[in-house]
Amino acid sequence: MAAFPQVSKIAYEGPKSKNPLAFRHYNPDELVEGKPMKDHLRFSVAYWHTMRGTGSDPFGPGTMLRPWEGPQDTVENACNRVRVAFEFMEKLGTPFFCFHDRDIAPEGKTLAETNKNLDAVVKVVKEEMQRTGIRLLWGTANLFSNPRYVHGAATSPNADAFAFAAAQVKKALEVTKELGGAGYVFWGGREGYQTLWNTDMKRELEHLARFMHLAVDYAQKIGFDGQFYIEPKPKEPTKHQYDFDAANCINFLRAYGLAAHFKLNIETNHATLAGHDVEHELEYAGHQGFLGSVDANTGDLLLGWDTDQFPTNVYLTTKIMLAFLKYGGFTTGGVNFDAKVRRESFEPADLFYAHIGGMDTFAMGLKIAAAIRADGELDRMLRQRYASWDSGLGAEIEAGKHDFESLERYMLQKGDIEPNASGRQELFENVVNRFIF
Ligand code: XUL
Ligand code: CO
Repeated sequence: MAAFPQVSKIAYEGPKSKNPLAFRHYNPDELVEGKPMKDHLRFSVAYWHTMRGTGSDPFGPGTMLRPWEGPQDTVENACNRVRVAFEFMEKLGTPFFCFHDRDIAPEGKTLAETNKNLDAVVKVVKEEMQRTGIRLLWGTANLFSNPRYVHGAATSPNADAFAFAAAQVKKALEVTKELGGAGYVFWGGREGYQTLWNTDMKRELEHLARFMHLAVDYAQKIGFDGQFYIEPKPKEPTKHQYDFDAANCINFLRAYGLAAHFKLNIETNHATLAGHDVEHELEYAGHQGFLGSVDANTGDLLLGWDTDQFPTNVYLTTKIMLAFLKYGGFTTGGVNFDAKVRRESFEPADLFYAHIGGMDTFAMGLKIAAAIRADGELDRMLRQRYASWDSGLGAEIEAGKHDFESLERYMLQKGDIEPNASGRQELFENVVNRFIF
């Protein structure tokens, strides 16, 4: 029986449509810079929020009405939920999904039983993927919910926790490979600390690096050739997460010999928790060669935690898509809606409204970003700001033709610098606004 009988396939109806169950901007086959929108955006549904979010918060229990859920989370219930998930994604038209191992199948009493449960559900996931053509953007393992990971997983002071996490990631990699996943994500979970008094940071980071190397080795052994990602986040659940931001993660990857195997999965709300805008994180990862994928959501600047809201701000999506167009677009990555409906939005229909809004906002961002690039004015203004580096002294410095002594000679002779030009921030902002339609 259909879980969403009142909803048929969401269609593109154009900007004038007032149908809440239609796209106004996301037109999957429309070409932008010569490529269909669907291939630019590679939308993905996050199983943990969309299928497992209950709406609970520290002050009260879940509120979500999910009529397809049974009274207990049995394997049978989990298999049925998979069918609901694929009905939802098929109607929505998202080509990808992402999941944690524990999102899709219940844990058993032992690791062996848990793996058996997972296999049973993965079988149904595979059938549904074949039936619908929906693909796996990335898989991951939940190394943070179970109390065994109270002190972390790879960075736990308890070596057995490391071993359990290794076994869990081994299985998650096998499952991701089995389902043809394009990638595999490590989000740090509880890999961090609350106080340095009880924490050996150097040892914990070495263990984290060891864990990543073991994962890379095992992926090679089983022939999993998907892209590995680290997803930075500065805090929550721990006070200080080790994978703080893009720059920090890249340093970790380079320091421990992992750079060739990883890219980054950048999440908007994590960037703002780190005191950055998401475009800072994307640009940093991009020019360093680590731009991989996006967890699309947004935070609330009046709240200091990871609210994981659906993105509805066109400036935000424009900046994200500008960054990806600049660095050649997604290859293995995509736009994964790591976002949840509010506790107050508890009806199944809200899941559609939320994703439709996010997809439309990203489609608008893509079109605006492409228009900005086609126009070229912003880029010309930017290049003009750096014109002193294009010839003469600037070009010579960039070419490595100077040292401190030659620069001193140059400046002693000249006396002082050429006058600075205005930064024109307001004009730059006005030019961007010409494209926000
Ligand atoms: C947590 C978060 C995770 C990762 C996957 O803030 O973003 O859901 O995306 O583990
Ligand atoms: Co995320």
